[in-house]
Parts: sequence; C-alpha cells; structure tokens
Amino acid sequence: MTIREIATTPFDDQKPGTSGLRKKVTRFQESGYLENFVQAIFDVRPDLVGGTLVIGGDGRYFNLAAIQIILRMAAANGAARALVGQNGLLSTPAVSHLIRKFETRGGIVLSASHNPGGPDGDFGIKFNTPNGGPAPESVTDAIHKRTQSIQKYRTIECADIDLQTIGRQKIGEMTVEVIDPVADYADLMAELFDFDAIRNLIGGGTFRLCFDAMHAITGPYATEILVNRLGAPESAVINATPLPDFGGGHPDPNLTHAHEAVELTTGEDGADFAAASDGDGDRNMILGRNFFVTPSDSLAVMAANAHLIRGYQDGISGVARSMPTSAAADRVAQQLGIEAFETPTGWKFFGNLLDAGRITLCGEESFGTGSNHVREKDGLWAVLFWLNLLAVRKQSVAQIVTEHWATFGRNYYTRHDYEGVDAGAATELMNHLRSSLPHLPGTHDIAWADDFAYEDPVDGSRTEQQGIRIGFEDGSRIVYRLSGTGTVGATLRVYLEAFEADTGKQNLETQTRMQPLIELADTLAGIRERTGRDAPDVIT
Ligand code: VG1
Ligand code: CO
Repeated sequence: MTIREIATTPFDDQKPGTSGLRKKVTRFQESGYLENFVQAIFDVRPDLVGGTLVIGGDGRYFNLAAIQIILRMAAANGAARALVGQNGLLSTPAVSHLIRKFETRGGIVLSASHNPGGPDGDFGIKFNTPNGGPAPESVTDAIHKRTQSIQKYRTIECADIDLQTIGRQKIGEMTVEVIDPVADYADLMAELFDFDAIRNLIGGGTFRLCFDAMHAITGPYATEILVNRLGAPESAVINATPLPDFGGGHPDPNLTHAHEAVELTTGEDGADFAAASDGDGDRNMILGRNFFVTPSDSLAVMAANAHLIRGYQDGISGVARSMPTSAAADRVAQQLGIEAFETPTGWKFFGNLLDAGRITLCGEESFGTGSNHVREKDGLWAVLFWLNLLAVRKQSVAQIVTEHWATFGRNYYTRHDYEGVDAGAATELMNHLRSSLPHLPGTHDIAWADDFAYEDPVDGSRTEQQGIRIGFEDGSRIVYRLSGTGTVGATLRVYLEAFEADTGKQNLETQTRMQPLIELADTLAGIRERTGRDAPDVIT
C-alpha cells in the first residue's frame, strides 16, 4: 500500500473549544477539513509513531466515515496499532479507560456530546493524552497552531476496514483491533461498585428504575450493566439503540430534553430512580421520585458519602468543581478536612489534579461528575454510584439529599442559557461587565467581583478570562460566561447560586427562590436589552 502526501491549505476555524473542535457536520465534510486537524495532531504528537491509539465515537452521523479517514491517516503517519470500538462506538469515559488500561499514547474521540446530530447537526473531534484525559491547553494550542500552517496530510490508499467484526486487521504496517466497546468498561464498574448490593436493590421487585440513553452511546453500556449484570428488566433502559441522529432528539440529560425520565418519576406512583446520559455518555442527570438532584448537589452528596462505596472506602483526597458549579462540595470538603479546588469550565482542568492525587472526585454543574477511575466525566459511573448509595443507605433519593441539606446547608442553584444569540452582542455584554467590575462592589450588596483566572497548582499554567463572577454579602453568586461548545452564534450562560442554612427554608421552588437574583443578573448585564431575548431558552 502506498502512502500518499496530499497538498492542503489551512482552515481558519480549527481552534478547539471547551471540549475539542465542534462544527457542523457539513463543515467537517469539506475536503481536507477533518484531515487537516488529524494531521495536526500527528504533527505535534511525534510519540504516536510506533504507538497505539484508541479511536471511537458516539455513533452520530459521519462517525463511521471519519473513523475510516482517521485509520488511514494513522497508518500513513506510522502508528503501530489502533484500538477501535465495534461499529465505531465508544463512549467518552470508555475511551479514557481504554487509553489507561492499555497504556496507549492517546486517543481520538469523535463526538459533539449533547449537540444534535444528523446530516444537519454537529460533529466533533478531540484528542486525549496518555493519562486518558482531554488534552490540556498547551496541547490544544499546539494543535491549533499547527492547523494554521499545515500544507499537506498523509494517508494511504486501501479499502475500508470492517468495523463490524471483532478481531484484527491490517492497514499497511498498522494493526487495527476492533474491540467490544462495553466489556472493559463494565468490568471497571464492577470493581468500583458493589454489584451484589445493587442487584438486591433493583432485583427485589419493588424498586422501579429507568435509564434514558436518549438514542445515544450509553444504550449498549446501560443494557449490559443494568440489565445483563444487575438484573434490571429490559424495559428499564429506554431509547437504548444508538442512532446517527439520536432519533431527531437533543441528547442532553436535563429537565427540558430528558423529559421522559422526568415524567416517569413524577406523581405518587412515579419510579424510585431515573437517570439519563448524553450523546457521548459522559453526562448524567439523577432523579428520584418527584425529585431532581442538581449536578452541583450530586457532587457534594457523593463527596460526603464516598466512604460508603467500595471504590472509595478509604476516603477521598480532595474534591474539585468547575468555577460556575455551586459551592456545595466545598462545604463537604471543609468538614472532611480535605482540599477543594475551583477550576475553569471543562474537564481538561481536572486532569493534573487527578494525576497528582490531589483530588478523587470532581464535577461540573453541566451534569458532569467523575472520579480518578478515568480522566473524563462519566455518566453511567454516576448512575451506579447513586444506585450503590441507595442500596447502602436504604433511603430514597429525596431523603438522602434533604438530609444532606440539613447537615451542610442548601445551595439553591440554577443556570439560564440564552442560545444562538448574536455573537457581537454577546461579546459586548461580556465586555460591559468586565469594564464595570471595579464599580460593582458596594452596590446591590455586592461584596466582590472579578474575571475568573486559574493558576494550575500542579504545573503552574495560567488560564484567564474564564467568566465574570459577582459575589454578594450573603454568599450568593452570579456568574456569566460564553459557551465554548456551540456551533451557531454565541450562547450566554448565566449561573445563579444562593445559600440557605435554615432547614425551614430549604424546600422552596428554585426559580421562585432565585427570582430577585435573576432580576439583578439582568439589571447588571442588560441581558434582555442586549440580546433582544425576553427569557432564557433553557433553564437547568
Ligand atoms: C459545556 C459545559 C461544560 C462541559 C462542556 C463539555 O461547555 O458547560 O461544563 O465541560 O460543555 O461537556 P460550554 O463551554 O458550552 O459551557 V460535553 O458533555 O459537551 O463534552
Ligand atoms: Co458529553
């Protein structure tokens, strides 16, 4: 087989965002677009020559075509071996686990996560480093820089690899191993959690659970783990077949998009437990009967109860949360006498802390929780953690969370998203806030205000302009930032948090409780006026 060098010219929009490069499928289908980015990865990671690479994606439209292109390029660039999920499927946490388990030189994840799929939807690509985690900014910056001057990419002429059959094939000198996407991951879960206890809980005949895979990657994983290994009825996993367009849905596990799970838990005879995950399987939403656990609370509850779970029974070293995530986990860390970290949005910022053993658990308000078992957030891991906890504590989801609030106080929390707003108007809004920072303290009971910057305590790297934070005298907080994962216009995220220690006031409806802060968020930033929007598109 002949290796070919194809002349190409740079694209000016290949800067990775919060989690890899995400664009419309149609952009990725342009000749050379995917190839340039992939070649840039090989150009800045010379250790991939002679090494093994994990490759897989969430099954969305263009996944299979992209994998064939990447396999040819990997062979042409001298990789020795590629591990590929059967049918091109691998969840993001499973990729992370495989990189670590087989000590590969990295992995390529094909996903645009919760963004809609299909020919008119979104696609994405991300490189993960040998620790299993998303590449840090030093690496994504290098890849981006390389895309700006790229002149050729390498590929090989050969027939498509058969991705349906498990086993070994060859492209030139490179071995392609098509592997079971689920088995290794399911084994890891069985090590961390008490499957016997969970089986007793969900196989007892009275406990009712539902997992919504949203026609995305977690279907096969949930079926193997919850049904085959833990004895849940097959009907407990809904929308279990991954589809290239996610059945036309929006695979985002929140109260708006995962409404089926919400409805199943609503009412007096609602299910005891329901959960959902996103396109690539790294997010989770946890629900009890008539009860929604905010992701920020979920992290805090996990930290407070980790010692009850087999994989964490020796205690946790520390906990980290992304900056916009509520401070609920910080209160737990304080009581446990462990370190708490506040990082910029995006899982890549947890990697160093996990590698250094400074933290065991970490999470984001955006329905992401995880631990040192991999270097990505992990949707099914969170579901199993909760099921294990319910089995051990023999209480309902609502009881566990309300007891948690009684002990630590409640951080009321909500996020308001304004999607697809005019990019110029969004930038002006942020600039206006940035310039008003020095004048804010002293007005509206504001105690402090800043533009969040993070200095990584492990490698000393500094990341600036990560969101405007406004803190109030009573501990409340408003955060504004622009999304780094969207593909159309700008998305403004407004994060609101208020602390309540009084148990008598911990059961109010969140939006009602937060109304004064919501109003003030608009007054300070001029959201309605600047975006022309009367209300947010999504409230979580
Ligand atoms: C969003 C979330 C962020 C998360 C990122 C990737 O980013 O807010 O917390 O890490 O998505 O998650 P942004 O920049 O749009 O706010 V996933 O499941 O899309 O890989
Ligand atoms: Co995701």
